[in-house]
Amino acid sequence: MRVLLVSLNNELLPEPVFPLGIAIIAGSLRQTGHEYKVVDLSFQSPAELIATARKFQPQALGLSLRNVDNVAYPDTTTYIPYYQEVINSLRRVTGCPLILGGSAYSLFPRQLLELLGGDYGIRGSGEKIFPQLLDCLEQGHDVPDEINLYVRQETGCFHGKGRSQPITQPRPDHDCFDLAAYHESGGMINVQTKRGCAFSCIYCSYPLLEGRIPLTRPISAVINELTTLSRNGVNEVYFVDSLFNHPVDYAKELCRAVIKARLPLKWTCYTSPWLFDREFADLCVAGGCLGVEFGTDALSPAMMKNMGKAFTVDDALRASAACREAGLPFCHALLVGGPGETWDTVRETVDNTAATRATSVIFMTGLRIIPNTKLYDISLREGVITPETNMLEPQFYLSSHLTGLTAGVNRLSREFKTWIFPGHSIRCSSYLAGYLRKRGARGPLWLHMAKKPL
Ligand code: B12
Repeated sequence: MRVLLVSLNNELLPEPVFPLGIAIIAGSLRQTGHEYKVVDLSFQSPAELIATARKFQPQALGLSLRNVDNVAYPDTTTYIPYYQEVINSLRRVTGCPLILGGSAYSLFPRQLLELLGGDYGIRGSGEKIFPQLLDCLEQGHDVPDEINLYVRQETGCFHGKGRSQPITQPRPDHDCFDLAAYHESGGMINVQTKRGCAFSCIYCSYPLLEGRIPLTRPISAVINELTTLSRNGVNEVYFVDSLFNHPVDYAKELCRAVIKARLPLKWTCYTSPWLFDREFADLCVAGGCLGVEFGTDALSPAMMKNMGKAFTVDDALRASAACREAGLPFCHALLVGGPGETWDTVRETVDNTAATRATSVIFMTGLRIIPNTKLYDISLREGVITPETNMLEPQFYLSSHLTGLTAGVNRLSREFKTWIFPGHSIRCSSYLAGYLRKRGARGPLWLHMAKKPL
């Protein structure tokens, strides 16, 4: 079948993100012999997309929706009206089946299929079901009976019952993308070493998107992918795993393999302070890691419990010390305002975070409420939302005890000059990102904020 794949994401903050999902989907089409073209709206315009659709005359459209909104509060940006606009323009030039996928789609499969007028939607990993669906459409067969495949009919949106088997990731097709454009604008090329997150943070979408059981890729496959990228001129990589350092033994073995491969690659990743030891920090440094971002959220014991964190304050202090001793830059990402938060617990988190002597800290306020999470249930119980609330619109949980949020955040921003406050536009804006990138800032932006306190 002739398929036009489109990555709709055009968000440039904190950097343009390489659309690995659609590159993997493209890889699965290459493997299964479908003809395809890719349009990437990070660097191509909607007008180019429409011109390509006219010329290519696709028999199916595969659209990747990554972000619902920027999960930042109170300065929230939502991307849904933009998706609607692009899809409406596409509908004017092609009547072929429209298939939706991607993380944003997967969090709201029914609502987005209806709202955006898609014909089919695939929740979660798409590389196996998508080519199967195309085969069925081409041959006029019934679509696969899969729990993750949604179909829009006049009477509503339905999904099948069958459970999918675990997936072997096909080699992503990088050739359809302008890799240099990502490099020039400070973005990295993404690589995934595993899927799944076994942790239970109350607000988090990762287990919903990837499942709870970490499924690791063979280390040789990851090294082959890195080697090919490196040969194609890529020198910076982002490991997009929910948590790069779990399972720990796998992560260490992977680092050793990266060191052994002697690739001239720099990389960065998300990590947990749990089981993050000096050996791992040393392996990261030796393997070319530019810095790690801890998904810490809170460092007040009461709030850590409320947020469902699996580690202790001591774990965070130890992991931070390991980074400092190894010479590995690190950042703690905080998420303030969860159930039970008060200005006292915030102060406790702030003081403990300051004690880690992190290279930088990302301080977010308000938790985006996502359906099917514990936070969703808490929010219903507390009357923050009702079962009728439209969750596609940015709905945030902010503890009612946190009065005077803006003033409190402003005070903290004056106290900590290397901390970043997205959602309050403090040391985080497209303008600043552009400024730093123009001056050659590479890797994660928090690394540069710390060097240039504003
Ligand atoms: C790594 C990451 C980042 C890194 C990215 C670094 C980099 N260079 O890539 C950083 C920290 C910079 C980042 C930033 C942001 N992120 Co982020 N990020 C992630 C994370 C952990 C992994 C994304 C990833 O690459 N996954 C691997 C790929 C292979 O998976 P995938 O894209 O989902 O693709 C699969 C399926 O979705 C499907 N699929 C994809 N496309 C298509 C298309 C079709 C047709 C089909 C059928 C199937 C299909 O098949 C693919 C292969 O199996 C996810 C959470 C998660 N676990 O998914 C959040 C996530 C995607 N991010 C999110 C958000 C909101 C953001 C930000 C807007 C705000 C923020 N948190 O800073 C920015 C936006 C950046 C931008 N320019 O767009 C949200 C998006 C959903 C939402 N709530 O809106 C997520 C889900 C996390 C969350 N909070 O819920 N992010």
